[in-house]
Formats: sequence, structure tokens, C-alpha cells
Amino acid sequence: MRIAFLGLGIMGAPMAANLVKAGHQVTTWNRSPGRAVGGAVAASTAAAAVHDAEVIWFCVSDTNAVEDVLFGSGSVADALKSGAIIADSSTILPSASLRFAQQLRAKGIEYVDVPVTGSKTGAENGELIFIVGGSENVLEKLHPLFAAMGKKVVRVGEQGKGVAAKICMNLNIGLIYEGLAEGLVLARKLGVAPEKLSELIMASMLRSGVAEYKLPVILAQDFTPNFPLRLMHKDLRLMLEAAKEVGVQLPGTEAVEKIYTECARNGHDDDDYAATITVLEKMASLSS
Ligand code: NA7
Repeated sequence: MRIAFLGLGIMGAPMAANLVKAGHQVTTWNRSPGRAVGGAVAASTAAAAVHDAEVIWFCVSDTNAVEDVLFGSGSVADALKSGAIIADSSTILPSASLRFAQQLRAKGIEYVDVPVTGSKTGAENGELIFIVGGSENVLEKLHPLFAAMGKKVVRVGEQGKGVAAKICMNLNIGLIYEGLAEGLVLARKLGVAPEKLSELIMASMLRSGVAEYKLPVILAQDFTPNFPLRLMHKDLRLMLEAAKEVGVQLPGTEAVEKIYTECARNGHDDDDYAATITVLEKMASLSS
């Protein structure tokens, strides 16, 4: 298939590389020049990347970035032919996703939300889980591409439901991780070694995917970003905004968002979100 891949960040670059590996004709574009994917053609503008594509895959930071690329100067929407499919893996506000789809449908362009879970490692290994929203008909056409980049596709419902489910999943990840981090900080302050608490967590019902993935990171104090804190912070804000739109209170999420604001102030934006523990440690006067 002829694919334009827009956004070669931590997730986008390995996803595009896996499409090339699967034999697709990939043209890439990234806002800042100098990012390339072996075997793909690099275009100098988004409009040039998409003009001949059957599928346009987005993987950019946030709602504003998607809107900019779709409808801003050098608009992708204007460069596309009727019948093109846009698959958006960016995690954005669900109501904005619905709005984009409506605007594009008026031009004969399908827009489906296909956010992912699995972090950098999942993207590199082609083991992402796609959490998708859109008509079965359109999604069916994307199956060879999902297969090239992921290990599972879950259709949540119509357009917009994929990204809605995604932010609810990240709500869980963000809050579970913060519970883990706070437990470890209090334990240390009470004289319990983090290694001992980790052993107990993994042997008991507290064991979870989040614990399994993040405990080694905490013990090694290695906060190289798999999922940068700034993006989880963006998602926490999305959860709060989406909740406000539908009249839901999220007091736990509000509390966690405040910790992320403190982390941003402490210069942790580009660390992995696991680095929130370092700020909790600092607040507890513990050395890292
Ligand atoms: P990264 O590594 O922060 O990459 C973000 C990408 O988005 C990168 O290519 C950026 O280009 C691009 N970007 C950001 N703002 C814009 C605007 N305004 N216009 C065009 N392109 C833009 O994020 P990840 O790859 O980890 O994650 C991508 C999405 O998946 C995100 O929604 C996550 O929550 C899930 P740059 O190189 O900065 O010019």
C-alpha cells in the first residue's frame, strides 16, 4: 500500500520502519527536518507526503499538532483526494477527534482514531496494541498495516471511541504508577528497602503489568523515556478536559496531574513518567 507517515517521534519512527519492513511504499514527513526512516522516501512538506497516498498515518504529539497538520498552513486536508483514509495514532481529545472526522468526511476523506498502547518497546518490536474507533469497513482496509506494527487490534466502537478508551487506559496507568511510587517512597521513609517492597509487590495481588514494567526502572534509577512524562501529563490534562465535557469528577486524576506539574517545574518533562517518583522523594527529603 502507498502510505504517508506523518510524525517520526519516539513512536512514529519505529512504526513507519515496520511498515517499510512489511513491504509497503512509505513516504515520511516530520515537522523538524533531519528525521528519516531507512527504505522510506522523506518528503519536505506534509502536503507533498500525502498527495499520492492511499493511507495517511498520523503519530504527532497532541490535539493542536493534529489540527495544525490537517487544517493549518500547508493543509493535508486540502492536499488529499476523496477516498483517502487518515489513521490517527496520536492521543488527542475525543471530542476533537469527532470534530476532525466530521470536517474531513465533508471532503470525502475517512478519519479513524487508532491510538496505541505498548510504548517505545512495543513500537520497535511490532507489538503494539491498537485501540481503534471507526467503521468496520474502513478499519478492515487497514488490517495489513495494523499487522505490520502491532500484535492486537481492539475495535472499541465508532469513530472517536478508540481515543476515548485510550485516555481511560492511561488514566489507570498514571494512577496505578503513582500509587506504586507513593508506596515505595513511604516505605523508604519508614525504613523498608525498595527491593523488599518490590519483592512483596511482585509476589502478591499487587503484581501488575505496570509494576512489572516500572519496578526495575525505579530500582535502577533509569528514567530514559519510553513514554515521556510530558506526554503522560498531556494525557492527564486530556482526561480532565474530557471528564469536564461530560460532567465527570476525577479527584484522583486531579491530584496526580498536580504532581506532574511539579515534575515539569523540576525539569523532568523529557524523562520517562516513572520519574515522578524522584519528585515525591524530593518532597519527602529522600535522596534519589
Ligand atoms: P514524540 O516523540 O514527542 O514525537 C512527537 C511528534 O509530533 C514529533 O514528530 C513532532 O515533530 C511532532 N509534532 C509535534 N507538534 C507538532 C506540530 N504542531 N505539527 C507537526 N508535528 C508536530 O511523541 P511520541 O512519538 O512518543 O508520541 C506520539 C503520539 O503517540 C502522542 O500523542 C502520544 O501520546 C502517543 P518534531 O520532531 O518535534 O518537529
